[in-house]
Amino acid sequence: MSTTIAAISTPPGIGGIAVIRLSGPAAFDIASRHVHLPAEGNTTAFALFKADGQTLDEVVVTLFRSPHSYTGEDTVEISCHGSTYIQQALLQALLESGAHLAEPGEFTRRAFLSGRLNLSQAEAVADLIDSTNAASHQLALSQLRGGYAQQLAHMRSQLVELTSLLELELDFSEEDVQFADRGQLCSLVAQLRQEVTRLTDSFQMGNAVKNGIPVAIVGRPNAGKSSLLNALLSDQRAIVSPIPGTTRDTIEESLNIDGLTFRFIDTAGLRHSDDPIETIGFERAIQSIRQATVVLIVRDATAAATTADDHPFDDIDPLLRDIPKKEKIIFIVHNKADLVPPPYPTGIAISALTGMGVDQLKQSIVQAVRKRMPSSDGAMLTNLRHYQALRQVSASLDEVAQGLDSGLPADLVAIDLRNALYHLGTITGEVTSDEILGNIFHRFCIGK
Ligand SMILES: Nc1nc2c(ncn2[C@@H]2O[C@H](COP(=O)(O)OP(=O)(O)OP(=O)(O)O)[C@@H](O)[C@H]2O)c(=O)[nH]1
Ligand SMILES: [Mg+2]
Repeated sequence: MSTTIAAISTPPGIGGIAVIRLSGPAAFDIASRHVHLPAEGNTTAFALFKADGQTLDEVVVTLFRSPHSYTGEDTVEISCHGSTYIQQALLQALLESGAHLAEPGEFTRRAFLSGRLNLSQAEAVADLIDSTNAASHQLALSQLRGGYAQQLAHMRSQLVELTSLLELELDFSEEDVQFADRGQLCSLVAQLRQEVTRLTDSFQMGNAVKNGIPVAIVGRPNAGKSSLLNALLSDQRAIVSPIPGTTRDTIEESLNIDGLTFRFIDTAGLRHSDDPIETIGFERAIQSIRQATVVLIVRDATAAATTADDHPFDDIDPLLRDIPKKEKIIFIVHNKADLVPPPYPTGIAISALTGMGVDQLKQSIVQAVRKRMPSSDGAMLTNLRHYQALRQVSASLDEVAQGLDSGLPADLVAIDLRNALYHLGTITGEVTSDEILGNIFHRFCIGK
């Protein structure tokens, strides 16, 4: 028999009201020792909360009768006045009456165990609480409402079908028959691999949208990178000076633009130097480019134009030649346009000093990022655990494809298929272990 748990579900500290949640088979029994509960099913009522014959607060109780609650169990929510003393006194009274203090995420864990949510939906609850901008909110909400669960379910049923076709052969292996058409199997596997790849490819952008899209501001010393950071933030955040080599470390600041959170990273000017500190700064700048989703290459428009506009990275440093440029959104920004009359070379002309063109640059960045986000019904991977599981699915499918190609016996191919199924199942929770659940729910706050 499951225990009955209690916790304060509102954030710590003083508030207008606070909510204490009680869930489990004895929830009504425990609550009724302190408040007069409404007789009706799912209702809300005003009540006095009493403990040891003393009235502690005027509260509102909300009853959720199983299975119509978040956890699927009988649940009582008590809204009390938000003093830390009252919150603690009420919680204490409930614990003394037999409730157990809930662990982080235990309410959501129970919702998962009772089948109210699948695992990826439970994770979406944590993301929803963590969301700090419109885009990450939207992604979390779509995952909570099913997200790619349907797509995964479809993949799962195809894998099950493949496995059963192969296993049918095994039953008749003595007779050396092939039921499954190998060519058809191969094309089905190829199609599945493509679907998985589409999802894993969306992870880089999905993760960036969730945690803030990294934008590296790079270029030669004195090009005006720090001035641009300041102009973007409308704040004198970084030191600006006419001395080349002013910025030596990376400077990072977040900014919300049109519902997306960006992490702008000002970097040290790219030049080779004997100064050991500048050299470290250089390495950090390269690192920032590698990790960035968007790269702003800042050029000084008053400096002689180079011929390398088509190969911006090569111009900056051969070290960057190996960076897959298709993965990055790159803008060439001609700064100090206030000093140079038009026309300007391809790219965006701005003046970090006067602010000219900076808003247009912001809009161009937002548009480029949105273009790489799927339409509202398209799935986007934001969760590292899901990403890793899908990579495993992909690896198993590679094995399956190879096995089919090389005419491996059906029983061996079936092993790889079952591996793929296993990893797919860990995402929505058809397959779980205490370790997986522990890792997921400990990220939650207490009371959720
Ligand atoms: N006229 C004009 N001057 C600018 C503009 N942007 C920057 N400057 C000047 O250019 C000089 C260098 O600017 P910074 O922003 O420090 O350049 P940086 O790229 O960060 O330089 P390092 O940190 O040394 O790599 C400063 O004197 C700025 O005032 C601009 O748009 N117009
Ligand atoms: Mg600088």
